[in-house]
Amino acid sequence: MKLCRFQTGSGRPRVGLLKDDATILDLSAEGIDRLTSLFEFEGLAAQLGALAGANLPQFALADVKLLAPVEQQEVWAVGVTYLRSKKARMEESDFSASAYDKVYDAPRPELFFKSMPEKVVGPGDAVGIRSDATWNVPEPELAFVINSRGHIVGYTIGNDMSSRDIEGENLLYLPQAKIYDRSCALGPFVTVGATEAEARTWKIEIGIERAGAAVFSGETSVGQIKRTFAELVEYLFRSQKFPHGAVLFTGTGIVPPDGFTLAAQDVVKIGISGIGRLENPVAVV
Ligand code: DO4
Ligand code: MG
Repeated sequence: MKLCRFQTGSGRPRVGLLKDDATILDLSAEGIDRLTSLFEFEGLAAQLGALAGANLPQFALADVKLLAPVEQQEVWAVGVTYLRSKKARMEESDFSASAYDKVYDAPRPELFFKSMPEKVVGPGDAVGIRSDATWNVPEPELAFVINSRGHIVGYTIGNDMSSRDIEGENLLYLPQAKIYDRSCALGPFVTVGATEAEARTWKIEIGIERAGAAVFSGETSVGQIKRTFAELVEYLFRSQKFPHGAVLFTGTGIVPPDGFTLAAQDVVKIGISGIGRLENPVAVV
């Protein structure tokens, strides 16, 4: 079962349920026009199964604009959950190497704030590279969609855009390397009803194109995430409430070679096998 937010023309955002690869069922017809309230339903997957059989208005995917699947959810991220991420960050900075080494093995994960919901970029919209950064990369990540009770209700695709020169200069600059206009992309679909064991079999792929030619590609597996899903959510919800739920990026396992940096007008394509594909052009902000 895959959910999305979508818009037709300049109309209000609606909630959709993917019927097949080309068709969306409009759940607004059932009075469901907010993902946030849907995510609070007990037994969401079963309820969506029932809705899939109802006689609902349909739209061709090709005729709608898909939106980021967030409304009021804060977006957070965990880092250094893949060995590849730890190694890349230790190489990027002598200054911070021991911090990355330690956090990979420490009981407490690295958790950082990533975005206000209204700043999240959706499918097809530009992701940003900072005008004052020289080494910019996308980070293709599985993202948990979590309800107010701390339950993972679904999974979506995230791009944790990052400025590696700023992060590498001094660990205290991490918020500047991670949080700026258009640095967070999510969507388009939220896959509901998959267990952690199923999600761990999913492949994450990225392709970056420049003037139509491939300039980088890479892949990893969700199964490479070092920590359990429950552990990551438990730390996020420690001593903190999320009345509208939250989205949590789970870290990157794909890091382009050190000589690579994104350029304006590149196109970043991220696929996660159980979810779909998130594509965004790149712009300087
Ligand atoms: O501390 C650096 C950020 C780590 C991160 O974003 C990742 O591993 O994905
Ligand atoms: Mg990341």
